[in-house]
Amino acid sequence: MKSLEFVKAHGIGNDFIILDGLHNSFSEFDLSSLAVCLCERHFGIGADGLILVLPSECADYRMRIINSDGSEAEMCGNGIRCFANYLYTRGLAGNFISVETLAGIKDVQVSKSQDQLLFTVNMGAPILEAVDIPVAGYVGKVINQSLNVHGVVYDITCVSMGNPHCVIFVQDKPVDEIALSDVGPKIEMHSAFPKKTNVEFVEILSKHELKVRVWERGAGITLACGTGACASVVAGVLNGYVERQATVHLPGGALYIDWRDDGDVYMTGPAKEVFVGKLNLETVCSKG
Ligand code: ZDP
Repeated sequence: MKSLEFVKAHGIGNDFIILDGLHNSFSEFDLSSLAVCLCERHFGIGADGLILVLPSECADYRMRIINSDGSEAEMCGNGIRCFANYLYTRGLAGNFISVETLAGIKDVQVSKSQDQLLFTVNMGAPILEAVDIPVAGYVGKVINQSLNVHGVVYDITCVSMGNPHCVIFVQDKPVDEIALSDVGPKIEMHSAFPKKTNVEFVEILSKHELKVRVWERGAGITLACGTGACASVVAGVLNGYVERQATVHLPGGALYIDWRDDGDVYMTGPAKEVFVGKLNLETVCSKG
């Protein structure tokens, strides 16, 4: 394969390269190194992750998400909205789309508000037992427990949305003053997280509003994280800080999260396609 069409999309600034695996086979590629190469912001296209659109035996379609460091994630909130937008705008799906992921089948509903497409995703029930997230060294739920990070102790609440999240509520200063690129990787790689973790620093604005900054596993600082927004609201409810319906403000935009009585978390937000391009596979990522 000499050239390859791709789509560049984002969910409130969390950006992805989308590749069509319905009409192309990627068996000749090592997806991990392809993701590293294409997500590189200078020698490649530049993105937080690579998404493959694939057929599925058990749902309408299957989504794979590879982080910019080449690691594969179980689920992604902003990515699945971009995935649904890709299918819906090409007439490949209707208003209800079921998507197979490594974290199970997720249902997406497409709606319109003020001429903008909105995507409501049933993100499933949050996973709270330490052994299932996984978090090592803790028993049961990890709610407002201490974690020593290179001599600094943080109060953490851990939640999995199919992928692991470590949520820290900031009480004494604005969340913008957190040295995220310093503490983020230290927590991501901490021995308490055998599968590493995404890290959210959260400022409570009101019972229905949170301000969140995220250090993503396998991607670093991003403008937004959908699973992270869900994990932040769940952690906020478990600590009695917020109600089950809340708006999460991230650097790239806002998401509406609803932890419903059926136990599942529903995330609503936009998705945008920015451009379609053609990759020259012979030259992309070659240095010099
Ligand atoms: O769990 C992980 O490794 C995440 N970095 C995956 C990507 C998550 C995403 N940012 C989201 O919105 O949930 C796409």
